[in-house]
Amino acid sequence: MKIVRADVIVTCPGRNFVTLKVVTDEGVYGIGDATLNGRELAVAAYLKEHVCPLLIGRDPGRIEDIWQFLYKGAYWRRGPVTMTAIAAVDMALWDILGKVTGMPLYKLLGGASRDSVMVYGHATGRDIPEALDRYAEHIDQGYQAIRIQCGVPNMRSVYGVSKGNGVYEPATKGGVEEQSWSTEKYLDFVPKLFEAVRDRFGFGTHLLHDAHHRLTPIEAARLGKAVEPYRLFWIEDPTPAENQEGFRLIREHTVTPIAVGEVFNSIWDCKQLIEEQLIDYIRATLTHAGGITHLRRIADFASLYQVRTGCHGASDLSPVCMGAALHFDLWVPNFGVQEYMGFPEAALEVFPHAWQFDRGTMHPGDVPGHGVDIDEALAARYPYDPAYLPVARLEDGTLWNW
Ligand code: KDG
Ligand code: MG
Repeated sequence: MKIVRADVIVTCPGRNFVTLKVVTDEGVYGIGDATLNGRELAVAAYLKEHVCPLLIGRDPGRIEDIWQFLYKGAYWRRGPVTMTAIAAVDMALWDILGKVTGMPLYKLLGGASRDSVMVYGHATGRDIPEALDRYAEHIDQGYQAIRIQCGVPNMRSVYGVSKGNGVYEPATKGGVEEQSWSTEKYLDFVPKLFEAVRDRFGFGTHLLHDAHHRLTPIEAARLGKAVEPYRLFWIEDPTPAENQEGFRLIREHTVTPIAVGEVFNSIWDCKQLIEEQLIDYIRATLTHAGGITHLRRIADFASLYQVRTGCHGASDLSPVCMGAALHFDLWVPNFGVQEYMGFPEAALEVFPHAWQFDRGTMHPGDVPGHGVDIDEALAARYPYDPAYLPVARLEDGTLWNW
């Protein structure tokens, strides 16, 4: 079997997605997600100009060799654009292998380690009462794990809080939105939010929260310590993680579990965090961290240190990533939780999928491959529409950490 074509499909059914379709001489094809939120066309060009031509004529069954070829062979290793492109190829090749062997991806990986995948949903509100109402709705829908984000009094805007009644969208059209940030206001307020959750709902649900890298290590330590009574499942991205040593300071002060890594691209981004046991959950996901071939390596390494997975699953990772991630989650022995934000209705139509949601858990389905396809004719009806993540500025105008 040989690869005869590799096409890049850019579409915006409610939000922008980049998809790679790898076609073989036997007509079997595989699909991979190549979406890098806000920088979509860079990956599309990297694939189109530099990767797709190199795939033609190769045996799609040599997944590991193609991965190594694209990673080592390019000379320029790592980085979000490169690793997202490699991930898309890898996901598509695993999809082909599943279709050729007639096996769902999770069986190729070693079979299910659990019956279904626990996912966490997003409860957001402009204030505490609204956030608690959204939390209650998630409980009614069967979620066992819920992330809560809330507007902070006297702060103009907060990332991760939806403007209407639905879930928030991680990118906005019409330029880069500027949001404000005050660590002091946030740190004074956010323990009250968790207290309110536990007061109203008790301790029966896993409570999660994302700090979006806004704190310094010592501020993160203070937050972790202050919220210990509310027993969070995790605090996510408390501080930027380029400096992996910074997490030692957090660890010295608090037992609140830490999740990091949605922006990571490779095992090198989290090697120290994992081997020094500075985190509890690794959030890297398939699309941005080199696909199944590489994420499996990260997860195996993490398992040596009892670090569990908590794959990023925001709506800017396409339904293709969701499908492949659910296969990965069903198999991976050291699974923690999977994020699930849902998708715009149009995206669900463009990407027919076998995965299903059922009362706070998901299953990838049992069709061969990862079980997600793309309706190209429908995709063509939604042209690319540039959108960007917002930025955060301190109240004096200083550009702050994402
Ligand atoms: O593209 C970035 C978003 O996916 C990210 O901001 C969402 O932080 C996020 C999360 O935890 O889902
Ligand atoms: Mg996050």
